[in-house]
Amino acid sequence: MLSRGFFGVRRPKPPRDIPPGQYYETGFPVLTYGPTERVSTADWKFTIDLGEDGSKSWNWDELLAMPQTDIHTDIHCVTKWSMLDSDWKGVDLDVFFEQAGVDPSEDYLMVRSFGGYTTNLPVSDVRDGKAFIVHEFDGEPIAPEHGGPVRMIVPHLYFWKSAKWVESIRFMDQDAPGFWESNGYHMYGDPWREQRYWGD
Ligand SMILES: Nc1nc2c(c(=O)[nH]1)N[C@H]1C(S)=C(S)[C@@H](COP(=O)(O)O)O[C@H]1N2
Ligand SMILES: [Mo]
Repeated sequence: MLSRGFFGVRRPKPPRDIPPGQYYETGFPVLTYGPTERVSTADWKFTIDLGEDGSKSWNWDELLAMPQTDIHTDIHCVTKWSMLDSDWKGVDLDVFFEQAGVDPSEDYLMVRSFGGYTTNLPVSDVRDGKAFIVHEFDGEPIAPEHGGPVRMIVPHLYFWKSAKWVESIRFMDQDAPGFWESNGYHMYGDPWREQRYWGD
């Protein structure tokens, strides 16, 4: 006997090309390792570690006072779903760098979340409008399950690079793995090159 599932789930056809091995997902799945963090806007704070120069932080009110950007983008998760045409609102990482007066000489950074999740990125992948600290999804506050009140999005890389409940950034001279990168996921994670796992 073959179960119905054997023949696969019927998936809608995506309106345009999506990266290899991905399927078009019309919902927004939740993927968290461990529990949902409950961070209030009153407790939320985002910090850039400036090494010997100390650090610079922004609270919720300061985040909302920064220049806001509407982001319309596709999201690709390594578990193979792609969400197309998602809408976010938040602040470009470049603005944080500007306000912190930082032009890092290091090539990499580690993003940390409330709760301890980490993920590594090249600095060049969060500059020039490629990464955002966001507080709205689809015109609404981001739900806690999706990383609200504030998460990061780096839409051009697999979605594990987009830290929920984002807390801080620190720069690194050399690349080093974050949580999933220590557990088999690719150090960079380009969905168009299918960089899912070590060795891809
Ligand atoms: N803090 C934190 N951020 C995280 C994760 C996590 O477990 N904790 N999971 C990552 C993974 S693997 C994915 S696919 C996306 C999922 O985001 P979503 O639950 O909003 O779909 O968040 C990423 N950011
Ligand atoms: Mo993921």
